[in-house]
Amino acid sequence: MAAMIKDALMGPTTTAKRKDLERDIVESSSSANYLTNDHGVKVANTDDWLKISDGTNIGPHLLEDQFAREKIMRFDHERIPERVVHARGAGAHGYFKVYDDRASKYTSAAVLTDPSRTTPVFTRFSTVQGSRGSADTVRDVRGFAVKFYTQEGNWDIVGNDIPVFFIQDSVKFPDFVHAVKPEPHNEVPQGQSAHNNFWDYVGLQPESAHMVMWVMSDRGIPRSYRMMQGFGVNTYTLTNKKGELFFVKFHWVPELGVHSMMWDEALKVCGQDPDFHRKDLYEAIDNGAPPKWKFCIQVIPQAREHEFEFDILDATKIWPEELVPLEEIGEMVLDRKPEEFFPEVEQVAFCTSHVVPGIGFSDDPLLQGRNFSYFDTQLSRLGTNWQELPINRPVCPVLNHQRDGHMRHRITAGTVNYWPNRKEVFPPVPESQGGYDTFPSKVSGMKQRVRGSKFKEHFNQAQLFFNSLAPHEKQHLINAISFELDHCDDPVVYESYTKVLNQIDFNLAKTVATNVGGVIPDTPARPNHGKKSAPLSQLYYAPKEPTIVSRRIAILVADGFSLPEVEAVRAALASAKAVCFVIGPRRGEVYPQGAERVGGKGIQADHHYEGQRSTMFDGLYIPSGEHAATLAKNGRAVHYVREAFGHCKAIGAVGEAVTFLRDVVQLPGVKIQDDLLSDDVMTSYGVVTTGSYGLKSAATDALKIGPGS
Ligand code: HDD
Repeated sequence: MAAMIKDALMGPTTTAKRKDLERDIVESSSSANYLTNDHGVKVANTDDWLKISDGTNIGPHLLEDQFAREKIMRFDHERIPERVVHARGAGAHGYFKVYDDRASKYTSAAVLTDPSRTTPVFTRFSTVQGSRGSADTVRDVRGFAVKFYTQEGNWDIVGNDIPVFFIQDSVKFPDFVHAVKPEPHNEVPQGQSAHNNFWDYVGLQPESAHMVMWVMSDRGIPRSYRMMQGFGVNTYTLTNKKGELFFVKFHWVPELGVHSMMWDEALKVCGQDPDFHRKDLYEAIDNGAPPKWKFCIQVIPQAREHEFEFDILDATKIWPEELVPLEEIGEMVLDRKPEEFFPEVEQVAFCTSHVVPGIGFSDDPLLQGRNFSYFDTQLSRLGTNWQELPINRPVCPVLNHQRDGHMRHRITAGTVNYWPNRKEVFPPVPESQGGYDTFPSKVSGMKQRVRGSKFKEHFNQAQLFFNSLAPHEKQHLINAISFELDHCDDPVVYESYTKVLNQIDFNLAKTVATNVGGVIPDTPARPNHGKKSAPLSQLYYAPKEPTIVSRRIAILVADGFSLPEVEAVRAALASAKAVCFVIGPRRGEVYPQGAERVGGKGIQADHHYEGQRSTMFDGLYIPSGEHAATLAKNGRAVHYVREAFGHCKAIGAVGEAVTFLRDVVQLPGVKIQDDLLSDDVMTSYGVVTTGSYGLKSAATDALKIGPGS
C-alpha cells in the first residue's frame, strides 16, 4: 500500500476537484486573447477616459464612458472584509488517501476507510493575529485548515499547529481575540502578542496557561508550513456501522519533521521577506517536493469517556499519547498551487460544522460555539451563497430547496422548491442509504451556565509540556516570554503573569521575573509533578532518515572559488532534492580560480550577499579556492557566515575556506569537526569541514537535517 501511495505522489494529481474548478478557470494564454469589458464587449482603449479635446488641449471627462466607469467601479469594490482572525495565510490543493480500511472499526465514513479513493483537498495555513498583509514569520499560532471534497459532501478540519486552545468555552472567543489583536486606542501591535492586553487577559485566564506555553515555545515560529504538525484540537466523534460511538482527535504529522526558526532569525525574516512561508510552500511544490503529512487519530470508546484525570471534552488539554496512542491511517499531499489567490485562498470558507456521515461532534464547549461561528462569519465575508463559490462547492451533487439570496449562481429547474412535494423532488435520504443522521444520545440535567468540574484544573498539562522540552527548547521558551513581557509596560501585567508561571515551574518563573523586572518568587506555588511526554518535544519528530529534500542551501563564493567543486556540490545537492543558490559579491558572473576576471568563464551568482541573506537558507557551503582570502576581507561575507553560525545553520567548508570559517566563528567552546564524515556527524556537530574535497560528498553529508538537528 505504501508503494501505491508513493506512485500516486509523483507529480500533480488530477482530482475530482481539479476537474470541477477547470470549468471556471480562464487561461490568460487562451486563443481568445483580447480585452473585453465585464459583459464581453471588446474594448478598444483602456488607457484614456473619454473626454473633450481639440486634439492638442484636453477638456472635461465624460461620465458617459461606460468602459471607464465600469473599470473604476469594479476596482473600488475589490476588497472584501478580511477574516476577523487568521487573515494572513496561504493555501494549496492536494489529495488525501487512507492506507487501508483499519479505521472502519471506528467509523463508517468512506473518506477514512476506503483505500481505493483519492479525496481532493484544499489546505489553508495562516497566522492568527495579524492582518492580511502582515509578515509570515511572526510568533503566533498557525492555522491548519483542510477541506476534504468527499463524495459524500465537504468535510472540514479547521485546526491549528498547536493541539490545545486558549479558552474552554467559545463564548469567550470575542474577549480573547480583542485582547490579542491590536489595542483599540492605537491599533498596535501588528502580528504580535507582545503587548499589555494579551498578557493581561491570559494572566487573568489561567485556562490559557497551557496554550501560552506552546505558543511561546519554538512551535510559535515554525521554519515552514511544511514542517509543522496539525491538530483538529477539538474532540469530535466517529460512529461505525454497528452503531458504536468513539471520541476522536485528528492529527497531521509532517514527513519532514517539526522544525522552527531561531527567534532572531524569525524577527529578521519578518523584514527581509515577509512572504517567506508563502513562498516556501510554493517553492517546494514547484521543485517537485510536495509537502506530505501522515493523518493520525486518537480514539477513545464512548464507555471510557470519564476514565481520565482531565475532561476529554476540554480543548485546553491534550490526550497524552502514552494514554491514547496515535493511529496512523492515511496521508495528505499538497501538490498544486492555486491558479489565482483571491478566488481560491481568500474565498475558501471553512466550517467546523461541515462533517460527513460517520463523523460527528462531541459536547466540547469550544466546538459547539465554533459550529455556529464559522457559518455566520462566511455570511458577512462572502455573502449568502458562499457555498456556491468554485473553491467551496462540493464535488458531489448539491440538491435541495434552499433558494435565492444575494448572488445566487445556480439555476435549479423545476416547479417545486419545498418538501414534501407531490413530485417527490429531492426527498430526504434515510441513514441506511447515506443520509446524515445524528447519533442518538440520552441527555439529562439542569439548564445552567457552568463548566464541568475537571475543567477547573489548568496547570498539570502546562507543566507536563514544559517538563518535556529539551534544555534548548526550555531556554527558547524562557527567552520568548521574557521578550513578550518586556514589551508590556504596565507592571500589573508582567507582575501578574510571573505568578501564573510559578504555578507551572519555579525556575521558569524566577528566570522570567528576573529578566523582565517581575516579582521574583521565593517558593514554588505548587510542586512539580515531574512527568514528561516525549511527543511534546519537537525533537521527537526528526525524520528517521536524515534528509535535505527542499532545504535551501547557499553556496558562498567570491571571485577565485573552485569551479569543479561547486559544480560537483551543486549536482549532489540537486540530486538530493535540495534547492541550491550561489551567493556572490554581485548578481551575475562570478569567476572561478584561474579564470580571467573579465571575459573569463564564470558562473552566475543567483544573488549577492546583501540580496539574500543567510536567514533565507537552511545551510551554507563554502568551497575551497583562493576566494577565501577575499571573503575574509569582506565584512558582508564575514557577517553572512557568523549569522548563519549564530542561527545554528549547518555549515560545510572545504580547503582554504576552512581557515576562513575557523577564523570567523572561532569562539570559546565552539565545536568544529574537521574531516569527520561519519554517519553520526550531525548528532554532535553543525559545522563540518574537510581539507580536500573528495572521499564522499562532504557538503551533502554536512548539510543533512536529521536527528539532533
Ligand atoms: Fe477559529 C477562523 C482555527 C476557535 C471563530 N479558526 C479560523 C481558521 C482556523 C481556525 C485555522 C482559519 C480558517 C481559514 O483558513 O479560512 N479556531 C481555530 C481553532 C480553534 C478556533 C483550532 C480552537 C479549537 N474560532 C474558534 C472559536 C471561534 C472561532 C472558539 C468562535 C466562537 N475562527 C473563527 C471565525 C473564523 C475563524 C471568526 C475567522 C474567519 C473564518 O472563521 O472563516 O469564525
